[in-house]
Amino acid sequence: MSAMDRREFLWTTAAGASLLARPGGSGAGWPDESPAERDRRMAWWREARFGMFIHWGIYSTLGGVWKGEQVKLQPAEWTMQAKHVPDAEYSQIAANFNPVKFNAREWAALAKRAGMKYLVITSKHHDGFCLFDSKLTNYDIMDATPFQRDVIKELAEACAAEGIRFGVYYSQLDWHFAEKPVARATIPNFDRYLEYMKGQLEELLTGYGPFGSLFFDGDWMPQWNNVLGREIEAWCRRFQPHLVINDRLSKRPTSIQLAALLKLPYRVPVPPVGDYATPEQSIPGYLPPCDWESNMTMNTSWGYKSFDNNWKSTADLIRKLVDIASKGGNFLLNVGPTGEGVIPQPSVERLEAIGKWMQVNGEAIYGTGAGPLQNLKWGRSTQKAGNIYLHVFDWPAGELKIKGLKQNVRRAYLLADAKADLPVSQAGGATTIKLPEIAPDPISSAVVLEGR
Ligand code: H79
Repeated sequence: MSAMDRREFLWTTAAGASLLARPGGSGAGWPDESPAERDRRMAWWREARFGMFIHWGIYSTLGGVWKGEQVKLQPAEWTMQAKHVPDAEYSQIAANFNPVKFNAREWAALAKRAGMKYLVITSKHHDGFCLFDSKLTNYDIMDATPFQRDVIKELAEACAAEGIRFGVYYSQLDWHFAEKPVARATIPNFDRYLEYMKGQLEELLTGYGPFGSLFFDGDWMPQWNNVLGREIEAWCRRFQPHLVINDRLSKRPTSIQLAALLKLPYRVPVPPVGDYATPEQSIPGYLPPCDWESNMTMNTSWGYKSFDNNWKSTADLIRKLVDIASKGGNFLLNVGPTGEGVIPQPSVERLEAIGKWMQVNGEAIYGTGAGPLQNLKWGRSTQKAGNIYLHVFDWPAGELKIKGLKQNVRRAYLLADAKADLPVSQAGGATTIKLPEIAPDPISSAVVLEGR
């Protein structure tokens, strides 16, 4: 297929093709896209609000244990760095990667049941092992493992079948090519490595159907910079112009990365390259100045660790989702499947519970923007199409009194009981809503304020 045919194919096969309409149909116009074009390109992603992150690779077979010793501080996918394992030794574990219980359709269906609208899986993490069939290396699932199934392809197809947007994580840091498996590794023959990276991105973006998003990671490597980031972004958009791309293709300031690592407060900057900011394991305490997505684990590690039992509660996860939506962000929530291909049961349970909650409350999350009321003591707010949604964490006795709401409220009701009106009065700058005695949901209940 010629490049033009391929582009046409992508245009016409991508779900929601109208979102993709760009004058000329060429990626070349991308840096000059108008705000309206950008809004169209970002529309599905802003609507989605909730996605599944999957960290899976040959490290998953170790479960966070190297030669009988637990990997304690670093996440499982950093085992190579944590235990100073040379590539020649580490790469041998690919022979143990045989996830016979892997079922792409089950994973995609689980994401869907959880109310997630997109999925992002590690196609290549820092260790350099590729979960897809790459012609450019033998260090991939087809050539180096007994499994020999392209799990990226199976997942892309499963997601298409379930109506979930598909995307991949791709680490520009690569310890298979680096001198040493350290965080700030240098890669010899860097120009040749860049050609490899571009080749792999081309393989991914032309061989697996339309992608929703791309998540790069590893921009702290000394050789990375914004010029390279822009070059790679343009390269990716040649194949799929409508992609939503994260900010780690830029060179984020070290100060910000350090602050994030140390869990200190910092201001999310507007990314110089890419579409959205990526606060890791944290939620900003204010409204960021750009599109953003919190990526987070349900326990401590991203990749599977057999001994990581530090699970966040379902209530905590739901309130985090609400908190993120109230500030106009997305929640990319991680699962770390085992080396056998099984998503740990505590993750499944939490996802099912979130999905149940979303069935009732999804209207107050999907497609909403940051709420008009920030810094609420008892909960959060979101808004959409003239409606304001109050997400009540701490159910008050009798009534909810809000100050500073400018909109006129025509009608108030619970999302959990849309037929029953709640008495509402507005006077002297305060809005008062009478509530039933018992909260519909002990974790978070949504009150709808209709403004139109
Ligand atoms: O894939 C998951 C993690 O493996 C990866 N990102 C998520 C999505 C990740 N792990 N750690 N980090 C990201 C943060 C790493 C920060 C460091 Fe540094 C890089 C520590 C040392 C080098 C940047 C530069 C922060 C301090 C100095």
